[in-house]
Amino acid sequence: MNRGECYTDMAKLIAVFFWVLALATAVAFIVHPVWLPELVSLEGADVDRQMNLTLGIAGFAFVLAHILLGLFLWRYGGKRPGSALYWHENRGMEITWTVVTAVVFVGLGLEGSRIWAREYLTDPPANAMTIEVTGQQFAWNFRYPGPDGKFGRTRPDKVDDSEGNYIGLDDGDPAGNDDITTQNVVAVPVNRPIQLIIRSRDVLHSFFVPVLRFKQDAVPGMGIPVHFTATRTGEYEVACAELCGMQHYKMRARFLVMTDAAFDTWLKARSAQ
Ligand SMILES: [Cu+2]
Repeated sequence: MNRGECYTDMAKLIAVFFWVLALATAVAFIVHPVWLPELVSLEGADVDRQMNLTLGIAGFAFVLAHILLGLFLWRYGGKRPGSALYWHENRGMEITWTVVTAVVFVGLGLEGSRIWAREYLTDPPANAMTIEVTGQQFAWNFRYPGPDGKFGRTRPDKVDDSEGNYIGLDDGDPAGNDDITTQNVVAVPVNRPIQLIIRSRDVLHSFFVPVLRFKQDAVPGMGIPVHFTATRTGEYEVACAELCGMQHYKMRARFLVMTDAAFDTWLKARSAQ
């Protein structure tokens, strides 16, 4: 075998590699043996649809590019006399793929921002229940306003972990007397809009509930509102998704979605504590 044939075989081998890669990617996308956790939120369906759309478009371009790359390698690869044809600049093609890429990119961005706005920038429905979330190293605190529907005042100098006052509830404010606080467990009634006000006591944390397709940084000094509606009862997980210190890996909470009756009982039991 001379050198030229050897290069040609190598080019064909690489072409086959690209085709196998394209095929494996397409199969992985269609069969998806490893995929997202179950979906438990009304708004999350949009997030999943957007992700599938983005992956679908990017995947189509990826597969097409690799099939073409393989075809050109197969046909023109190697070191045959006259096989290397140099050309550059095809203005029509360059304008086409630049415009197509720009339209797809901006279009996906616009659609994504609409979905983002639905959870983050619009007001929750009037019947939404508000829960305050406060991250701390290394736990999640939750607070329900109690029967009066009002959160009592908090003050940083009142924070006292040894007394279980993790968020610094000020007992001088009567609105706080019926506030109900929990640590590392939060319950919500199913099919009811929930508004969260996300805060942090110390450093950056990130409130991440995979089943809600929902992740929001907790920023010291800010109360960030977001809202969602959980659609299925069960026990799920909240994780901290921002590296926040040595025990970041331990910072997780249980997220319980309950029927209305079960939720009322649960909250009453917490209130009694
Ligand atoms: Cu954290």
